[in-house]
Amino acid sequence: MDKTKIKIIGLGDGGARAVNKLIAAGVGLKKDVDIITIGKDENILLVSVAQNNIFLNRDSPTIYKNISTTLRDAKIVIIVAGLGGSAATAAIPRIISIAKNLDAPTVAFANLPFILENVERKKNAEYCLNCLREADTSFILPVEKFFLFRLYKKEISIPELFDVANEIFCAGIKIFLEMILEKDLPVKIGKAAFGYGYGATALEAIKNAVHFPTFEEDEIKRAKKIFVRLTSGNDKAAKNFIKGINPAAKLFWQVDDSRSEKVMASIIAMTEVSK
Ligand SMILES: Nc1nc2c(ncn2[C@@H]2O[C@H](COP(=O)(O)OP(=O)(O)OP(=O)(O)O)[C@@H](O)[C@H]2O)c(=O)[nH]1
Ligand SMILES: [Mg+2]
Repeated sequence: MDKTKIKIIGLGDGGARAVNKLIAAGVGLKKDVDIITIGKDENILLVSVAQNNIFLNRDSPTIYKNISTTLRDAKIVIIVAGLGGSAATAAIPRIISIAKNLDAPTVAFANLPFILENVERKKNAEYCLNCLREADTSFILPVEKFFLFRLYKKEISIPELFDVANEIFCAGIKIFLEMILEKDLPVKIGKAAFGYGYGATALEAIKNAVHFPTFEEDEIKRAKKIFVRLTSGNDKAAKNFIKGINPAAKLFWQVDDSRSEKVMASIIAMTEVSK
């Protein structure tokens, strides 16, 4: 892929916490990746470690202008957000329309509100989901999914739960970036899901990735296309395993030979083409 200016935008404090993890992982250091947050200044400034923060509590035309100035050289726009929040509700339709004018595909990593959150947040989320039908690619997860990562812990607090969400989004965004930049994953893949796993062999890593809790039970079985990346070990057994679970899916394999001790398997499954 050509030199690409990728804008990753964290919306609200949730989105900001998620992109903070990307920054900590060194993702923003790449010349072609900018990380931005959007939210109310009294909140976002307490949370965000990004250098570029857009404040929503200013008059609305200025916000539109600020977002469009920030995105002007974007080739791909990645939105990261909890969909129940005020930042997501205000910014998602604007970002999508600006990106469309630039001909830049939009990709969303987002979570739906927790079952116990209030009606307003659920309404916001519904509105945002509707706006995201215009996005080119979306990875959308209910917050409850993240409980599965802490199944064996006796207790889990809500911030801890969201911290898991942010961790998983950070990993998913990194996988997506690697696959589109270094390999040939198309940016526009509609509704999609991702997962990853590690193992001593490629087969073991793949098995763990397939059972990663972000996947719905039948998501890999239903997928039209499945993109798999292994960090090492082009294992025939691993290929046959995936073929076995979904003979109908078109499979794309990428094997790096990092020769690290553990094999990491990353999977992106196209579950439904949105357009
Ligand atoms: N991924 C993620 N989602 C979060 C986090 N904290 C809260 N959420 C979810 O995201 C939604 C929006 O919350 P915030 O990100 O705080 O929203 P905001 O835009 O800052 O604005 P407010 O609506 O004023 O809180 C909530 O309804 C939660 O479901 C987080 O740390 N990470
Ligand atoms: Mg908030």
